Amino acid sequence: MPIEEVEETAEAIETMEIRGAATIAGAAAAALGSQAAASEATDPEAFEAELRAAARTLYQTRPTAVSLPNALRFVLQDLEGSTVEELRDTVLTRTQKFRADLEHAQERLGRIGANRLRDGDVIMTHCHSTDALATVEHAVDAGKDIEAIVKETRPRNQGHITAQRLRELGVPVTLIVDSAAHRYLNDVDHVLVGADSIAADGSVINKIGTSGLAVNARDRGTPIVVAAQTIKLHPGTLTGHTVEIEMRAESEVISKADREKIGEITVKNPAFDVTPPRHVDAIITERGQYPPESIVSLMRELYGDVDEEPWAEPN
Ligand code: RI2
Repeated sequence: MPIEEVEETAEAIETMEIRGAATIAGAAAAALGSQAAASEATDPEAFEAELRAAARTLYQTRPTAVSLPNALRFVLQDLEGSTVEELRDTVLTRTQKFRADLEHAQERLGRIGANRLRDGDVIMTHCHSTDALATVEHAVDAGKDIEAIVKETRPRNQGHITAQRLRELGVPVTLIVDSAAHRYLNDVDHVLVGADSIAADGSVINKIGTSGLAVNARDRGTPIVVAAQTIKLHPGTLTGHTVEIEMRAESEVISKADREKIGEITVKNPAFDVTPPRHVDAIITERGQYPPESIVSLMRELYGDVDEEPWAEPN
């Protein structure tokens, strides 16, 4: 049975109290570390089975952000050790390393992404991405004046979080409703977004509305830049799997009372969409900036031979 902390972390990820692909990955790794630390298993098989069960509980929460399975895989793949103590040490060391790497990667990505932003640039954002904000933070730290047009990002309005963080950095913010994006793209130098997953062909899976924004940006000739650490690369897409798009509750879109007033309708609430590589100018990772079509080389290098589901029960 997973410990309470694992159950609580899973619940917080599912309800989006913990959200954002990088943050989800860090929280999932930390929960696996706690499971290992608290385990009372007396033999290695029981210990590994406990860890796999905890990983499955975390994995089932949100299907689209690949950083979650990538984090679980980093901790669990080919566990080294023949005693419970050795296995526990391996898990704890990997958990700490994963979280430290995550922080360094975002810092490095931020420095690389900041090179694209010039003094006086205006960016447009969609949703809330800590990777995208890292690039703005580094540009501001380098003394550049940046302004932002922030899309509110229905239905959950994560644009409000972005607006708040940008204000904390001293960036002037104009908040707009999502449907006003095309109207303002002429005033924008870059559309800057994050990603939840990146597929082998360079498609970017990000918060619903990104693909429409990218089409509008192409129409206006505004470059669209994706800030995404390499934990967003989806190894399953190397072998032909597609990325599952999370469907969320209709209550995020419309209240019960409004729905009843309208009459019989269907409500759909996909959380993410797919932006094809032809609508993306660059993907910024901690390993450098890539044209979307060439991201597959980095994916092969980093994830070429991963075990797809080390948390599955062995046959
Ligand atoms: P970082 C978010 O999804 C957004 O789609 C955002 O672009 C992406 O995660 C990446 O966030 P959600 O968890 O990892 O709000 O860059 O559904 O912070």
